[in-house]
Amino acid sequence: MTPLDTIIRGGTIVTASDTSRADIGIKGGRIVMIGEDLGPDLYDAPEVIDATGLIVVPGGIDSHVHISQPGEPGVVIADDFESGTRAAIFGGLTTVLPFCLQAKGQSLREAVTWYHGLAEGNCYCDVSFHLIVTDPTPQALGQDLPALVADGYASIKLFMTYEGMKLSDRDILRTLEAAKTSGALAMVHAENDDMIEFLRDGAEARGETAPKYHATTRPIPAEREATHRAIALAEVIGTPIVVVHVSNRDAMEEIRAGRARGSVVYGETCPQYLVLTADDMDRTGFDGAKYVCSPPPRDTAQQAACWEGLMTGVFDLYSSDHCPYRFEDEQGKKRPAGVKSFRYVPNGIPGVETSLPILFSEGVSKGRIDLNRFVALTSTNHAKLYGLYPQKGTIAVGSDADLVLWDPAETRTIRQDDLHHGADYTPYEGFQVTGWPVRTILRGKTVMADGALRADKGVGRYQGRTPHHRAAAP
Ligand code: DUC
Ligand code: ZN
Ligand code: ZN
Repeated sequence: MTPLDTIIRGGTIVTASDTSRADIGIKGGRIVMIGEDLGPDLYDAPEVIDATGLIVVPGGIDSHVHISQPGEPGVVIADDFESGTRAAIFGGLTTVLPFCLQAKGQSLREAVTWYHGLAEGNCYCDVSFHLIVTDPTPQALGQDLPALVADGYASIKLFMTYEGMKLSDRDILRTLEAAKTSGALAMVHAENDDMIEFLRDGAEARGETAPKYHATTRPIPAEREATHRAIALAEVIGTPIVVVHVSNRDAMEEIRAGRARGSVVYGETCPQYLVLTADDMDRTGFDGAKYVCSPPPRDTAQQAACWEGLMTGVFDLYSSDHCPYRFEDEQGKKRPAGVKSFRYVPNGIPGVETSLPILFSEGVSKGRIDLNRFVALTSTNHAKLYGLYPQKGTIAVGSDADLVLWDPAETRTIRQDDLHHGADYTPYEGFQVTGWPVRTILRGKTVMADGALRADKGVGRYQGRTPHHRAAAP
């Protein structure tokens, strides 16, 4: 009798490439067997999980979440590592990649050390950090970045908008060059800041200060132009980039065109571009602020375009861009300055817990994508692109036993009261989904089952990653 710690019996195993009816044997937190029938006369284990009628997928990886990220003065993000990762495991995720923000004047290494201090001992799922570069000093690019990439911090994010965060084209080029040399993969927030500032000034001069003007002052051309420019800058350096949170067809066309010229450009979209629209920012009273995020959700035609991008491969990644602020809170959406003008409403919405159920329901259950594509978009491609594969992102002998059991028939209505994040609302209140994650297993240990927390905080570990030039990109 081969001793195993856990056997998952009777489920349908789905990876990015295959679907099979098989059992999974787990030992020491890793998958050690996959077989047709790891039955009791051959194998035994203290824990046997019955997955009959359920789908078993690799644990979800959300490579775009904001946790404990410092904001503008007087603004506090709603999730710390405890609440953010707790919400993640209830949403079918086993790894999240939040952003470690370099403050101006701060070294990248100091930023990383501080961020580790926040995460240490507080996580319910595994975590790994991207670095947000806001101060690309010679020290940051020449010494810190290569050393940090070698230590497993294998990705950076650059901003083309936001005072205090945006980089000039020249600085983007310098940073992309350093990324290329060190093997870091660069993510880009692509919106033309001057266009936005110009439009905002005009809107405010006309007294247009309600949340809905957030959408009209960040129009599609601002995203299209910056996407084009980001790809051109990366082309000059000859390094890959990820265009994150893409909201519309024009930006998708820029990605397609860049690829056609031979550039390596990856694309990411998010649930808000699939099921929300700019009209949500026009809800009564100040409720529109609940939907303020950047780029803003567009219209139903752009939703359809983003679905097309998920189906056809323009998008390699589906992430939540979870960036929660409380609504009834003067340090959140109701920041006094924000109530006066949309310009000051904190940008970002919660979504880490609802992201996968929305894609499963709207994508798989409604027949837009198959289960294998669901797995690629929510797990495997993140692991490959950001250097966690094959430890994570697949179901294979030797991989971490990060597994999620989905009930494809379970129907739920999303309600704030049922969620586990630190925000006091969900933008998806009342949204109906079919398909729900009923058990989340992290390195062999059940951390969530049937809606109940089954682990203590601290079970999640930090995961270093392989630099991009050595990773198996999708
Ligand atoms: N960009 C993000 O990636 N997240 C939240 C806000 C933003 O502008
Ligand atoms: Zn962004
Ligand atoms: Zn983000």
